[in-house]
Amino acid sequence: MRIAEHFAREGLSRRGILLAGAAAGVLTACGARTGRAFLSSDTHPADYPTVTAVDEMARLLRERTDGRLDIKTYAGGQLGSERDTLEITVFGGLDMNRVNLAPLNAIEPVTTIPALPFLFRSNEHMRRALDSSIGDEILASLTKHGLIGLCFYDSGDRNFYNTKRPIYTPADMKGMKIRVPNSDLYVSMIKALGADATPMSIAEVYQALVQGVIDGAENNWPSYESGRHFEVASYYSLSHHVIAPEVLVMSKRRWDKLDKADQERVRQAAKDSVPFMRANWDAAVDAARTKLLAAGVKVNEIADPVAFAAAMRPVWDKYVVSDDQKRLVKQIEAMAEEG
Ligand code: GTR
Repeated sequence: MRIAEHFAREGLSRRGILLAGAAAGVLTACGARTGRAFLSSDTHPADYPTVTAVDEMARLLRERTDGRLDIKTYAGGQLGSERDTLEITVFGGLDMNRVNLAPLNAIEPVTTIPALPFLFRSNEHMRRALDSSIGDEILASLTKHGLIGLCFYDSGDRNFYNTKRPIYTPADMKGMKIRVPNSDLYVSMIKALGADATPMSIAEVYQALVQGVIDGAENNWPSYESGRHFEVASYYSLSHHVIAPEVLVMSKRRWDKLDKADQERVRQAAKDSVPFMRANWDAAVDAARTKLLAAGVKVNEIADPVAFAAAMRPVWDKYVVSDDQKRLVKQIEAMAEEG
């Protein structure tokens, strides 16, 4: 399905078009000032590793072009949710966007693969797979939807947190209302565990926890911390159920206006920001964990990861259907043991 059609079906395109207009206004103002700064969006705050990685990419671009190419990032979700800003990016109202793979799942089926529960054994396994031709193939799959996939960033492992009790077994989740990103794959994962899934954007999660609209959510340590979700939902249960990456995309409309040499500069600077991101990511996970343990968050390992993996396995059958998806899963699994 084309991305515009998908968003139209979701009833979002009118709002998206309005937002695109607003973003295009910012873009024009920005362009007038700097000549060529790319306007980029991120849902996370300015010091979050995805944002500082794009800052590093901007620094590399400036250095390599005497300031001719640059990026201006609007952090903290100022320009809207990932789903809305993705739509704007496709329309060309935004040049770049750093998002999770989740909002792309409904648009491009191969993006569901790295988000499958218990596919990657570790962060290293994920990095190895996405550094290979598998990663290039998933990035390239976005082109037909009006997006140029520039690179993947880390997002660590996602774990469950809630306001009620520690989760040791899938049975502990029965009936809990768990927030998920806007992705059918995530909805299916939560249902498979016997809980109720509530899709919403991450910006709404804190309030929803406070008001009891949801009992919990799932995310990595840095997001659990930066969204202040730990203040309300103090049980953090280490399920490690998803190790999906973040992705940095560029609007194809903007990309097509660059000459080949500048396209190559943009792609290279994005790739060169990845090691910087990874080092910062590891440090951010450690810092968030230390801070939250000191703040009194109650952390537990789940009793039996196999029980969670088994309960979520039917999700694979539902989402791994095409030959390409099956091949990618096989290739990724074959890389699990490589050192
Ligand atoms: C975070 C990710 C965000 C967003 C968020 C979510 O880990 O960095 O891009 O997808 O999760 O759960 O919505």
